[in-house]
Amino acid sequence: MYLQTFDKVEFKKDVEENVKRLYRKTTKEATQQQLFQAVSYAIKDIIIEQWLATQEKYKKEDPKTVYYMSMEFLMGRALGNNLINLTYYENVREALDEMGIDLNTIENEEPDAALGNGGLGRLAACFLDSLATLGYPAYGCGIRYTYGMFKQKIKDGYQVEAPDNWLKNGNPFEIRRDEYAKEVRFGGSIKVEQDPITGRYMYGQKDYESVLAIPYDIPVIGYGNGIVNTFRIWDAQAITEFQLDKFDKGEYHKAVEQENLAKTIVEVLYPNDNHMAGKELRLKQQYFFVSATLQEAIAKYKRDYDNPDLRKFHEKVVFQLNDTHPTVTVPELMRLLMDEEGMEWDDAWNVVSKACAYTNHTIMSEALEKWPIDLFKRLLPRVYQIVEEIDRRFVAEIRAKYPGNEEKVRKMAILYDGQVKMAHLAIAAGYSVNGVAALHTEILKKQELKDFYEMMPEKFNNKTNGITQRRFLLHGNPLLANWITEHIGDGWITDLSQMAKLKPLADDETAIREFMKIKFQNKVALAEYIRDNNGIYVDPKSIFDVQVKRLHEYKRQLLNILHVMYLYNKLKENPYMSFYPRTFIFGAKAAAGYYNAKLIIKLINSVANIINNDASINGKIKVVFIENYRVSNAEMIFAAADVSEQISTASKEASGTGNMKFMANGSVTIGTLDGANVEIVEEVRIENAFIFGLSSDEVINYENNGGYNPRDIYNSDSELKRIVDQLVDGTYDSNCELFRDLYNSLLYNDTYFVLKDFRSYVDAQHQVEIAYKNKTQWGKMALLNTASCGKFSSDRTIKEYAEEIWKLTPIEL
Ligand code: NBG
Repeated sequence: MYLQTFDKVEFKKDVEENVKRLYRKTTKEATQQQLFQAVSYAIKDIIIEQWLATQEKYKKEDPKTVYYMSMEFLMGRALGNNLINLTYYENVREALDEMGIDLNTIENEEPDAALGNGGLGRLAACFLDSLATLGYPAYGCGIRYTYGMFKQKIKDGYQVEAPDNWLKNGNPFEIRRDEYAKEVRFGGSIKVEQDPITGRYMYGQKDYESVLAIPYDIPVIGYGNGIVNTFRIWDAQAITEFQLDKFDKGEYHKAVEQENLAKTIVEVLYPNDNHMAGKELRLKQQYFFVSATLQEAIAKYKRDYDNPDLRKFHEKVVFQLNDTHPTVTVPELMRLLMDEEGMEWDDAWNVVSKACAYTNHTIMSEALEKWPIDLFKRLLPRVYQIVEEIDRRFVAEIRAKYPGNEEKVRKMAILYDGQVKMAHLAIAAGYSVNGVAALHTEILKKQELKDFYEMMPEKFNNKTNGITQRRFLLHGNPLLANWITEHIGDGWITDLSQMAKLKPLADDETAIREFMKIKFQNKVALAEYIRDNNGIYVDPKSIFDVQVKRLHEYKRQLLNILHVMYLYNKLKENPYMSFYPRTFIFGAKAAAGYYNAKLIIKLINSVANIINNDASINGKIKVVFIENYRVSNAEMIFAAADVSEQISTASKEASGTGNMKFMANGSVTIGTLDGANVEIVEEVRIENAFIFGLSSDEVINYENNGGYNPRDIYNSDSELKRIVDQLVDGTYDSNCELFRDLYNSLLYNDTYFVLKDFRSYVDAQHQVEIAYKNKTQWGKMALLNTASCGKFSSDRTIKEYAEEIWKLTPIEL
């Protein structure tokens, strides 16, 4: 068993030394930001010892390692989480108190590491936490974007994006590793030479541009087990020697180009969620971090063994492709093994096809990555040539399996219609294809990837997503975390299935009262945040009805706000109707170029503006749009929510993970039977959730066969007609045309079945109100949600990946 004690005296001394050394100040003189830095460096000193010990142990035991390849890691803040996982949070708070430093205040000085968009990136971050906590050897591999997810400001109701210069004060936890820098090449053309001795053809690249990839390592701390894994993100730099050379030859322009390439490659995260940015720079980013990661993985393998045999590489490493974004892993690993390491095709293919596994995160067609062949070929000539060969062989397999069936080739080939289809490449080459919730995996098998499933069923499997309870409960909701521990002990922190032990308390009125009192305190805290940030007063006794997630039409924030408009009309008509006060809380970033999504944000704010300022409804409805929704404020929002809005069009949300964070924090779901909602309802039972709307089968049926006309619904439901009309009659904005496009989309192109599901949503919301009025009943439902969340830990998910896909053995320190 691993044990290390916290040395308070040493720690305090270290903080003081750091302030002195870094800023020539005393702790009294230092700013809060400087204190944050000094404390973080002191914590890093503690981490370093464990980091070294872990890597030492890995070296000795020589276990298989997973490389989690991802363009996105939505890490949030590190300091608080690191303290939690070191199990030093309370010790440090106390030590700092004695020094007159407030831990919360300095935690708030840390910018979120927002190297991701939404669920996909946050999942990657939760996975790293679980991997370390379970003692699995792992690297998180990605890009050190200079600017992460943009900061959202709301001006006049509109979203305005501001750059997120998260590194401006430096990142105290990272370590730059120049010794592992790698060159990555783009463009040019293929060079072929014959080896004079072996006669073998050697392929290379000439007239290329290149950059130097430099890794930064960030520690990922396991909970209370002394394990520290590495999150490795790559920065780009111009290749100086090369540059000098160019200067000598007077090629000033070329040299500056290299500088610019390096700068632009890692400059910014593409802010698209569930949408492909078909930009050349994006493909460059992908290849950049993939190539650097693979080169270093091979170099490490060669360093680790006396007689390294790369034909056995896959016995020691596995690359998990987080969506198709890192799929160039497949041809790039082929290239490195053949061109750089001299392997033959079959041997290389044997390694690659046993070392790559792919996770699909969406069925949204606009998110599927397809690159124009010309672009791909121009940027990665040799890699493209390898893709051609992979495709040639794969198409031959298809034809062998389905003789004469060219339709199959059309549907499954990697290269088709002038495009490189990244999902097809990942599936053809990888040994595992998984979806992220049971329903999602079924839809993949029966619809989206049907042909692939029929051809190679053995590759397909499901891994339902999860979340880390360390961040989203232990850190985000300390009141509830303590209460849980008082009742069932602290085993839940690393084994969330133990939450089931809370179930008997659902019949204990005292426990329910305590539980709801904590919820209330968290609501008070959120109300203060809203007061400070939005200048809106909300009543913590009202129902906190929350939808926080990326803004996307399929997630249907529009359905939510239409319901708010509906309730407002009802209240205006009948001010004395029975009505339980409600606060509708939204938080969402829209991709900068996503017009409808941005218009929905404006609509929410316009509705908020009218309703919040209408004295005639006595504050019974409040609408709040929380600016700049991100991991750090999410933690407090989940803790304070009564109602969790999970209302995507059935079949569209692959899993959802916010739904799980709400559940763990004792919010009750109103939702469709989509993604992981299905499994949430299985766990908590349907009577403890509010389910409405079309099923995924019904949606898919309409999509395939037609038969839905939104105007029929509009014409037959006068209350609904009224709110739709209010989008364009000046009720919410004096410019009647402002929301015309939303109006039109609902009536003429209701792709996401908003009008279709409206009535059943209204009914479900009415049930929410009735349920909430019965305090004990509601408390019981809320508590049962927390008690039933055990399945949704990312620890469970990671254990399944490790045992069923990666075949990893956990290490103990
Ligand atoms: C998202 C899905 C979510 C899912 C996360 C994590 C993409 C492409 N997909 O439903 O929309 O929870 O991935 O798996 O961002």
